[in-house]
Amino acid sequence: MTKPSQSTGPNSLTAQVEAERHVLGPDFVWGVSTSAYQIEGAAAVDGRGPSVWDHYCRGPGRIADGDSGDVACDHYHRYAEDIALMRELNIRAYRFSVAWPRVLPAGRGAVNEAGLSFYDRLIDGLLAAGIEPWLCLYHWDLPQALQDQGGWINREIAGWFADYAALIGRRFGDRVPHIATFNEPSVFTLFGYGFAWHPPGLTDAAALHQAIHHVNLAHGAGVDALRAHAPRASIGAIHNVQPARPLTPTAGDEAAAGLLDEYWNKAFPEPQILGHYPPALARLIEPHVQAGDMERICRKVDWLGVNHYSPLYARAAEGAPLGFAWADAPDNVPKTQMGWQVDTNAFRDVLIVLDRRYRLPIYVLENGAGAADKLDPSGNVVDLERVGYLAVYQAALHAAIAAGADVRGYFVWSLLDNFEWGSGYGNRFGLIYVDYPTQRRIPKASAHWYANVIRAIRAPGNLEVDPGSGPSGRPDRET
Ligand code: IFM
Repeated sequence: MTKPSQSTGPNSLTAQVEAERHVLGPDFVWGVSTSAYQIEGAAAVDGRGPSVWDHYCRGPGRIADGDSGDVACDHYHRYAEDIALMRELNIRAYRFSVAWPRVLPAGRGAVNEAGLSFYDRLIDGLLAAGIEPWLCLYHWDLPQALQDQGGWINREIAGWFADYAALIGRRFGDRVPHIATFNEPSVFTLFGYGFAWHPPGLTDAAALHQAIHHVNLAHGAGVDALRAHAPRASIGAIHNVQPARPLTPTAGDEAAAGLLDEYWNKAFPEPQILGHYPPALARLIEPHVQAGDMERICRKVDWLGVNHYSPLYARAAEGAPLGFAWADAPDNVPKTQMGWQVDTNAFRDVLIVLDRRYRLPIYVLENGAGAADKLDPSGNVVDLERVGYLAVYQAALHAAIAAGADVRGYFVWSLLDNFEWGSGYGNRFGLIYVDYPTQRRIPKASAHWYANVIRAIRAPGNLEVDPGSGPSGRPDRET
């Protein structure tokens, strides 16, 4: 395979690298992120229990093309190949999630040793390859058995989650330096309970408010469990923070955007880090709050994980369960192929604002662009749009750091094309193309570009890119 070199030449890198070196310290973490349900596959292998996503995907019309994560990227069996690819691409850190139902098939009680062993192999393989593992406990795949007992609207789930966190902390805490409790809690609560786009598929405001509060209690209990059972690990949570904008400058749309901002950007970091809910949510969640809850939720964390893609838009919608509706970005703004607005100033400003508000070291744990990538006739994927997106968003990252934001790492979403929830396999976010029928992995132009950015920034004076060799200077893999 001849590696595309249009976007990766030494000259295009030189200016960027020179500008970047002075703002990024030598310890800056360059990584990629994935999640269990989106890549592992092996849904019924080695004792894994069913998750809410296994069930939800079976419902007619819920997922594009009737897809599911049953096979996904078959990472469960191909993890060693994926680690080798990361190594070739100079990736320094890999954020993955543990599938709760793989290690506790019924959510609590009996432990599935085969499931734990998979993560042993993954973690040990990463460490052997010089790649730092970052583990997230929850990326949306709740065990169905717990859903059957009420899931996130059952207050007892905080204890169930703490027991799961303790198990993971005991088993992996000696080898995994960074552990997150939740990824994007606002997405799975709002989409699952407010808009019926994710399991359990409800549009029920009261259930949503209960779920938000119980996720926050689970976070606090999880932090305590990790402190007790993984004392060497650095602990955080991962929030998606994206400006919520009114579709039009009317009072109704302004109010809608204000509400979306609270649900999306504030419902979790504010209570977890500052100990209170934002004003509108405080009134709605109040019936579910018991004495001592805010102290249970607000446990000290070591860092703030931030995911960011684009601004969001809201409009007033009288009679809608939450009183507002989502809106597409206006026509006259730049967008990715998926229709998500490209606005790098929003990214820079989010980082600066979060730094000042929460005073925690920040790691950007997701940023990337979705597209309907295709193999070209020569067997390459020349995803120049993604390269452009990553380049301008990384420039915004540098601008935020130069303005004083304490940002210590940046992870691309995602390592591999994968199961993109409701849109199935159509939207590809990977640096590496996955040919699903054969499971062949093909690094895209963006993967080579990212490998060179990392190499150049970490190894001054080493900007040469040999278009005939693989990202680490070794010959390309046979594909
Ligand atoms: O694929 C998702 C991921 O699971 C959570 N953050 C956003 C990504 C792209 O939509």
